[in-house]
Amino acid sequence: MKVYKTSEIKNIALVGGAKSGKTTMAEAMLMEGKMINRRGSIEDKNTVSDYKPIELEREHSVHSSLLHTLYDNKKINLIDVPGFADYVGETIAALNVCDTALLMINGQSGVEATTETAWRQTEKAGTPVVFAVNQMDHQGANFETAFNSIKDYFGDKATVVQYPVNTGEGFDTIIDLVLMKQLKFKDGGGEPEISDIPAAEADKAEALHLKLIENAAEGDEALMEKYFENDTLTIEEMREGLRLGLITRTIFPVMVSAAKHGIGVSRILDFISKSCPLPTDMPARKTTDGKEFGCKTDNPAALFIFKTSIEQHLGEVSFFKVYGGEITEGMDLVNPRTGNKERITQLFCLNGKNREKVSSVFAGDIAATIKLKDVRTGDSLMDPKNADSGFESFSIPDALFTVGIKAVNSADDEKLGALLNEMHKTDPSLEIEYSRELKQLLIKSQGEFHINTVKWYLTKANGLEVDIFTPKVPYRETITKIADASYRHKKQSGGSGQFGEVHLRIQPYTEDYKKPTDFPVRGTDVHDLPWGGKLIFNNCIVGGAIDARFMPAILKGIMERMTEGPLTGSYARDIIVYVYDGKMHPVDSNEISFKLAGRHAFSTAFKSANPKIMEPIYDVEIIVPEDMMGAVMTDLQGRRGIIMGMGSKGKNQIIKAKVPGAEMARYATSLSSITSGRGTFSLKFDQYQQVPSDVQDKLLKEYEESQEEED
Ligand SMILES: Nc1nc2c(ncn2[C@@H]2O[C@H](COP(=O)(O)OP(=O)(O)OP(=O)(O)O)[C@@H](O)[C@H]2O)c(=O)[nH]1
Ligand SMILES: [Mg+2]
Repeated sequence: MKVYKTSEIKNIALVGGAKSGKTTMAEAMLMEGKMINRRGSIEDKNTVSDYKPIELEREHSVHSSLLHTLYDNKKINLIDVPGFADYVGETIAALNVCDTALLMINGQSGVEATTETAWRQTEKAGTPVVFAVNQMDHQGANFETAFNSIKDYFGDKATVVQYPVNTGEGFDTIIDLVLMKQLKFKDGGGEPEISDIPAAEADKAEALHLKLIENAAEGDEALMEKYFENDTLTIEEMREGLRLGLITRTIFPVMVSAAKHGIGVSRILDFISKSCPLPTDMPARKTTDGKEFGCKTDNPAALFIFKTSIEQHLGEVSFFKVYGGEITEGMDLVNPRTGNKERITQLFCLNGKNREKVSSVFAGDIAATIKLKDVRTGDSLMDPKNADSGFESFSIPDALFTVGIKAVNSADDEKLGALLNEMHKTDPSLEIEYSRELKQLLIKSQGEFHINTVKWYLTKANGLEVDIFTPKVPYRETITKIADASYRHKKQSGGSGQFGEVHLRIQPYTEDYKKPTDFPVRGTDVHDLPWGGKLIFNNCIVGGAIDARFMPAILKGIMERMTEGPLTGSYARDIIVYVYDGKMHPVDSNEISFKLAGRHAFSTAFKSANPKIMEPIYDVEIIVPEDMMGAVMTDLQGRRGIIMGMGSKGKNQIIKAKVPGAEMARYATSLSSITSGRGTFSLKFDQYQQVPSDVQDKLLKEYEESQEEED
């Protein structure tokens, strides 16, 4: 395949509302560029982009795919991402390497929840946005309503570049406000027939043309001056204004299409080719040591891996964008994360699963390679002479939905672990963690839909039966008053016996706690516990009642009980222990005896110190449309949530609340159903708090029952 230079490359992320027509648009663009000679469709399960079995079965995208087409002697790379909110990780990765987002809108519904999600990610990534109002051939499509919803949500920098003349069935005609011409397309696409704007459209077209010129001029002072001088801009000047405005996100052009029929598609490609930024137009990329690295062929070889996928017949494929130099087959690069050398053995340009070999890839271009030794998404490969640091990666969205998983047949545990790790590799927004505390394997994800995809791969693609369940809550235990206890461990069996006696006091830890006065504190060890909170261990022994050498054993016994609290087996925290008396036996005392004595004395004291169960509390921030506030607040109260504040953000309301983790397990699903998918939320661990007494009673009972079952 031909090698394209930096100045011949455009990188477009197809993002936006779920089912707005991104994959169909990609197919139509491939048709226009003659990359395919037959148009596939979602319904016929034969698009180039949605080729994975799960996508064919479900008739929607699940993974992003890399495609490319040709227009006007330019290679236009396309990353078609899935629109469902749970796959937002794919949108984030695509926006990280693309220089423009084509944000698709369903012309029947206007801005949807998933459109907002995609928009927010373009804001975070600073990516230029072109809107395409698609599906204009639908009876229910309405350009004005869709455009107004764009302006409502995303501001009046959204600017009409084209509008449809005959929306609905048979839609084929567009007014182009750059050319100031009418364009009529054939069903199937291709270049349009160009004619003058009919009289009936003249006033509307003129008014919108003026608005477009004004907005296009705003991006640049020189253009503004020209506009004031001449009262208009030439087509070339307008295109330059659009390009500059796109880069600075001061203009968001709005186009129209019916991708399924190829209508408008060649004009969108023309717009991409003439007005969308080149890779070199975009700000330099940051490296992990805080430097900036501009996308340039003159720079040392450098590439960034934004996606990893497992493909039939190929194995692991690494997708990358080149930021410096020209990457050629046989080149040796260095991965700054590992310090290892990696050889580029083969280079591919892709169209979904179809690949073409290419001998080299220039800065700005996106391609793929295989057989790298030890790389993962987010890694960089650099020229060996410039490999001190790689590129900063994109951030993975915080997990919103966690489940526990286990193989139905425990012989499959290892296979399950291996498959989940593979899935994490290809989708970093799925985190896999074995919780030693809960003794459960956890999957942290974006939502129930995401988990269903995991389940599909495990069961349907790999024949593995699994149980997916709500994971246990990591409770903590603590005490609320002072208590004393003693324990004598004594065993006489045959030869040498065991003897150890410990008297101790326990006290709740607070920052301003007061030491006891009835015995001296001779030594204090402060332990910051790995699960949060403190254990403060005090040696208060006088007169050699217990040898100093047995103190570590007593601490060990207490620590063991702290890791399996007496109430529910959860970790204990925030406790001060004073060992103030005891007894030894000249022959039988040993470490094990004191460990056991310490453990039992602690346990007894704990139970009489008014112990409490603590639960994790999360700071939750929820963004919802105003009319759904009431329903969301009522639901939060049912979850023992405490509202901390409210505010507004654009058209939406923000609710801040503190909610127990136990009540948040399925919140992603609940919020989505309360708000018809419009609500989004984030959550962050805040602190542990004592549970209300009714909850404590319930937990104690549950634990007792589970212990009886085990007995
Ligand atoms: N009538 C009509 N239908 C369209 C058009 N574009 C897409 N569709 C249909 O809309 C549905 C969704 O299209 P897709 O291309 O899968 O949309 P998508 O945005 O890729 O969807 P996700 O990847 O699941 O987010 C399919 O049934 C398409 O056939 C269009 O321009 N006109
Ligand atoms: Mg799709």
